[in-house]
Amino acid sequence: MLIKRSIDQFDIPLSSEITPRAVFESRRDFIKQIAAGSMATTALLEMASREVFAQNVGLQKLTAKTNPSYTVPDKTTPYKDATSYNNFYEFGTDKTDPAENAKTLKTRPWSVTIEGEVKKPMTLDIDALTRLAPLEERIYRLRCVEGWSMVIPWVGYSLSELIRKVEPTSNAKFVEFISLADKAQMPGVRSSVLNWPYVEGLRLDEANHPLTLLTLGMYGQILPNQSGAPVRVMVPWKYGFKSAKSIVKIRFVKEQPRTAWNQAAPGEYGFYSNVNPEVDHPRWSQASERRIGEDGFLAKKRKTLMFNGYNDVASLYTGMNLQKFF
Ligand SMILES: Nc1nc2c(c(=O)[nH]1)N[C@H]1C(S)=C(S)[C@@H](COP(=O)(O)O)O[C@H]1N2
Ligand SMILES: [Mo]
Repeated sequence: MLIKRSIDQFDIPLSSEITPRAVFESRRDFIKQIAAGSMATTALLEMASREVFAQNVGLQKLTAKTNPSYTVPDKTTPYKDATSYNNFYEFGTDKTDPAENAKTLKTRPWSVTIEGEVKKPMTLDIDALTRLAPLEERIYRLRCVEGWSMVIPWVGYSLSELIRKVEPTSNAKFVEFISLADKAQMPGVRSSVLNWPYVEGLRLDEANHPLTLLTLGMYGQILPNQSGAPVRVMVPWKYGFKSAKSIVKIRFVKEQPRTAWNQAAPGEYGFYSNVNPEVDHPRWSQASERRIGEDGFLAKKRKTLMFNGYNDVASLYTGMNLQKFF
């Protein structure tokens, strides 16, 4: 296993290492002109900022049709904000750590194993997974349990498409999502802030809800590493930590999974973790939130919406006490 990984890492060019032609050419011209001393300072600065921009948006394109049924009226968070303020503890606990440290994550080759209570267990490589169903662009709100939020144009398809293909048995009641935990690629995994691997889970009917998105990209491109490349889930009516990043395994099980944050602090992070302005976290209110890139620290916070505004999901919880099943 270890031998195979080292071959994968060094012999196969990673998509993130392949410089798009236009960027390569502008870089070559840039260097030529500097060498010739023929460039004015303003032009130099302009080229340099374009170079930075190219690095931000130079990932492989992922074309998808916008699904107008899945959008929000809110302004989309700028790409730069959405990719420089992240939670991804495998790369450190500071908000800026993932953008700085996730460069070491090797997202190709990558495969996801689907196992457990299914009639057709399978292992799919990332390309097969990407082609499994038509890709859609959906603009979702993401509300972190810490009190901030973003609005992101994700690319993916309903997880139900994949669930249908593997044919869950009648024993399957929950779905577990398991993230990669590799000390060699993920410096945060050497610390014991959480029990690795990061595990999240949903009830099968939640996983089958059309809103639950198997996510392969954002802003028209493959996911940047810090956002959970090459595949994550997005469950927009739940707090952000329910949406596991860099998934390597999806397991169908009988019992409610023991999830990473619930294990770490069961009194603070429930299995359900539906966004709910009426159920406070034991240490802070959940009634309002700060929109990253838009509402500064001093700005008045915006109201948090029940189920993050996704009222369709209410029927999943009829008759349940949401104070108890927080
Ligand atoms: N594997 C893994 N998945 C994770 C996390 C993590 O630390 N590890 N953080 C979660 C939290 S707390 C949030 S708010 C979202 C953040 O997603 P974003 O960085 O794309 O905004 O990812 C979630 N998924
Ligand atoms: Mo979060």
